[in-house]
Amino acid sequence: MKKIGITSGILERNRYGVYGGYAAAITELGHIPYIFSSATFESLSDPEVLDDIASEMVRSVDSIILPGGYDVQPFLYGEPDSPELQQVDPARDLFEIAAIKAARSQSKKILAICRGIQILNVALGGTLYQDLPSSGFANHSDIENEHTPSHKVGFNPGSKIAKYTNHADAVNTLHHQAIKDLAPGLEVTASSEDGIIEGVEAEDILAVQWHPERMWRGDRNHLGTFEWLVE
Ligand SMILES: [Mn+2]
Repeated sequence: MKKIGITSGILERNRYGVYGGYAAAITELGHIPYIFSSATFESLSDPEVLDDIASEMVRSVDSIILPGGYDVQPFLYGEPDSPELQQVDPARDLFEIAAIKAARSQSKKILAICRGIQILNVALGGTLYQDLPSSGFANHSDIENEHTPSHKVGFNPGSKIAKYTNHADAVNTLHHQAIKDLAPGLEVTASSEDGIIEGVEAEDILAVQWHPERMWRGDRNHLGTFEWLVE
């Protein structure tokens, strides 16, 4: 059985957690989920200590999931906050960037979902749209239909995401941000019809803007991203 680390974030009143569908997908496939806490890292004054902690956490597992969550702080990609920026989680930003660095240097797989694809892109040098509707795009936040498809995506032929989802090209959409400038080293492999980057990949990286953890119970094709992670 493989060990899979799942990062988590602040919920409310100093509670930390993560949506249950990620860990459930890992146990469904016969592997072991470990929830990684970022609870104390906001108060860490020494970035080297954070790097050491993240590095040891990543070393203790076979691969990691960067799940959905709050907005990434715009200063991390060199932009001022827009009025449409929603809640941020500074401790989690710091921890996940350190965890991404550690996973890359240890050649461990990263599955990044929703906020995950966004923090991954920022950690590797890319930027984000802080809010899609006010940036001229359609609304991609359909929380009423979190378990069922809301829009289509087009896959690059031969991509990991096309293969591992069995070309299941109708996805849910619970995001108001998305990748703007792609980070070096990432390839776009899925896009929506209105031009939003919905999937990127690289060696040991698979990242999607939708939420397979909320769809796989209704459509087993959406377990495929998790199957890639535990292979
Ligand atoms: Mn979308």
